[in-house]
Amino acid sequence: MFLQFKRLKRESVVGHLAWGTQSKRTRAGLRMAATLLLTVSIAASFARPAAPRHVEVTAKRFAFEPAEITVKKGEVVELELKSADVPHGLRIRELKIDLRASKGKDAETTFTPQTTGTFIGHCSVFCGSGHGEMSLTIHVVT
Ligand SMILES: [Cu+2]
Repeated sequence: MFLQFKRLKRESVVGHLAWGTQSKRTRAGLRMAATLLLTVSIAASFARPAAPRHVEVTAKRFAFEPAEITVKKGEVVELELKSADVPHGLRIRELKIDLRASKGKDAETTFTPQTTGTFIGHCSVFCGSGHGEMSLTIHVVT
């Protein structure tokens, strides 16, 4: 009985040692995994593209508000067109923008300007006597 107890005790000591070694290894592994995760997340935060730039333009007989916007070359732009009265459109061929909005029904498109310059958009939905004068200027800068 005494012997059995002794053996049991020894086994538990050996078991404890083995457990201790394993947990040290596990701890080292966890530490390595945590370091790796941190490195990966830091790298990901640098690689993550910037959030798109949101630009809101309101069309109202007979102008766009604002009438001029400036964006950066290569920047992802979310362009939202709203109408404050009748249906209006916005077309800028060079930037492949073609939107139509009516009151309460906004339109949105995403574009990434690839060349610098000044681009002029016009209303594409006939909205009355001043329709032809409705223009929106987009400056694309570096
Ligand atoms: Cu119009």
